[in-house]
Formats: sequence, C-alpha cells, structure tokens
Amino acid sequence: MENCIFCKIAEKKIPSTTVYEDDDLLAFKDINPAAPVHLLVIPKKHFATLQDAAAEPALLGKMLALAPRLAEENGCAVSYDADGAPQRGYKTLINSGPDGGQEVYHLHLHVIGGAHPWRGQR
Ligand code: DGP
Repeated sequence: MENCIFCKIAEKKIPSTTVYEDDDLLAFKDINPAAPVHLLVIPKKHFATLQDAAAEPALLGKMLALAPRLAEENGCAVSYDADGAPQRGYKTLINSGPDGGQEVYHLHLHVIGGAHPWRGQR
C-alpha cells in the first residue's frame, strides 16, 4: 500500500528494530515506547484496521499467539512466584479507528511490558 508507513517498514524501505519476522508477520520496536518493552506486531499484508481484517481469523490468531513468545524473549512474560502469584506481564492492545485512538492505519498489535502508568488500571 502506497504511503503506508508500516507497509514500508514491512518492505524494509524504512528501518525499524525487528524482533521477529516470518512470511506473514513482522514485529518491531515502537518508535515512541510507552514502557520499557513496547513492540508492534503487524501483518505484512495491508489491512487498515482490525475491522478490515475480520475475515482473517487465522492471521489474527497468529498475531495474538506471537505476543507471549515476544514477551518471553523480551523479559516481560508472566511468571508465578512460589505462592503462585503472577509476576511481571504485559498489555496487548489494538487501537481501531479515531475513537479507538488509532494513529497508523495499518493493523498492529501493541505488546507493552514492564512498569507503565496504567499498571493496576483497566
Ligand atoms: P496507534 O495509536 O495504535 O496507531 O499506534 C501507532 C504506534 O506506531 C505509535 O505507538 C508509534 C508507532 N510508530 C509510528 N510511526 C512509527 C515508525 O515509523 N516506526 C516505528 N518503529 N514505530 C512507529
């Protein structure tokens, strides 16, 4: 898609710090991190919003299933202490449309881990 910044990142026409890549997906560091770990998972194929990708459940599942792996590799996976209480963790987030706060119109999943302002909030 012409003039889509994330398509250009997927095509390596714009540099990014890649943390994962396969035939369908690319994950890279957010340029404006909201927390110590802030990654974006994108499909290489252009979908403007989650709404536009609703007919692609396998792809969406693949994006979501990548989050725990990225969290593990980037030090923010959920683990359990000796009492079984959960530790660390991360937020997964897809903003959709203007009311959803979406700024870049190429579907992306945020994986945000580490200390952040909304800890404890919904
Ligand atoms: P959203 O509001 O969900 O559309 O978030 C878009 C995110 O994309 C925002 O956190 C900043 C990030 N971003 C925008 N442009 C670039 C870029 O050129 N490179 C990288 N790595 N991230 C970008």
